[in-house]
Amino acid sequence: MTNFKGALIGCGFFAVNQMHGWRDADGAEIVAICDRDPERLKLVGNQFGIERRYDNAEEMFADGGFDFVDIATTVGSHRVLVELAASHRVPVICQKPFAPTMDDAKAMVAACEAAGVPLMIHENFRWQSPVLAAKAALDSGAIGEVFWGRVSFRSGYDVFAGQPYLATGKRFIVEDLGIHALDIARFLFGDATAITARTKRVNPKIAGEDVATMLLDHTGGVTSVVDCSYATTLPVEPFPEILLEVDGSRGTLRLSQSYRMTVHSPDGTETSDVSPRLLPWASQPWHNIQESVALIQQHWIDCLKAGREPDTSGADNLKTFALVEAAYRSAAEVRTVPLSEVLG
Ligand code: NAD
Ligand code: 89V
Repeated sequence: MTNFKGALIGCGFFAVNQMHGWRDADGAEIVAICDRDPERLKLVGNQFGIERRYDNAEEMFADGGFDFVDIATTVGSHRVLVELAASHRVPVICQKPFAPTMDDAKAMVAACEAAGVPLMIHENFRWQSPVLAAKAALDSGAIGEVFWGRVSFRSGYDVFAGQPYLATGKRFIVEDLGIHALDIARFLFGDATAITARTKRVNPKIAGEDVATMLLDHTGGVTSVVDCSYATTLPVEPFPEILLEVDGSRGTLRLSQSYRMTVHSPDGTETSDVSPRLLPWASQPWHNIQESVALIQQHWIDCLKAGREPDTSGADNLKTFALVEAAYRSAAEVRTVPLSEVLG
């Protein structure tokens, strides 16, 4: 069958992974790229052999010839580019974080709904194979009914070397990394109704918070703790592993460092290696994230083919983004914030 033709906007640090993912995807090909930085445009265009190159997204849309657009720019340009795609009735993927504000995110969902085009947020962490393995084990009922969980990311990795802008914003870890962990909490334990958060800045060289501890109430009665830190030095650096602890009525699940998953119940104790694949273009320690990029992009193509809403659609991701907004509000006002206050 014919490939879906895609265009990509933003040829920066992370987009290279997305371009590799598209090259591997079954049923997709990138036919045009756009970046306002000529150096990035040339580098990515040459690496992936893309001839149609633009420094202006409006010109690229005016020329058309593609079935979807993948927005890989930083958050400040997300709304304008998603609305541009909607105005041209082009299905659109947008990187996380969704938008600068909840109002922007809601407007982006509304614009795509009005245009009748799908919107997917590139929320790839729930597509990491160790997380998928944990989800499958929980869904199998192995540990019974879940009543408590923890989603944890604690690292001392120098993330600012690759993404220097992360050191400059007033908001850092909750918006950039916590957003993934909060989405995984929703994925595993269901939607949240309230959040209580405490944040801290330990690294004096950055503007935002680099430590966050969050307590979530979920609709089905699960209580979870979501904690993240870029100020944590460990004997073996775990970046970018998400660790899980889940307690259920019949037993427990643990996803521990080095991708070891242990499921314990009256049936026995089973420990398995749930390491991600090292794709030919990937490199450690990023291979876990890189594999999840390939998986979420294949999901997008499969959804386009089937006319199905992607799992991390704009409408779905509003509920993850609301947790980010509510976490900052909770930390600033030192109170529990009901999600309804942010979601409306
Ligand atoms: P980056 O700054 O390296 O790249 C962004 C690129 O977009 C730059 O080359 C810039 O010139 C270009 N750009 C910005 N606005 C533009 C516009 N209006 N038109 C054309 N080009 C434009 O940033 P990055 O580190 O690659 O991050 C990009 C996005 O990806 C961010 O939202 C970030 O949070 C997200 N990200 C996601 C993951 C993940 O695992 N999901 C990992 C890293 C980064
Ligand atoms: O996923 C992200 O947005 C990245 C990283 C994993 C490094 O925090 O910024």
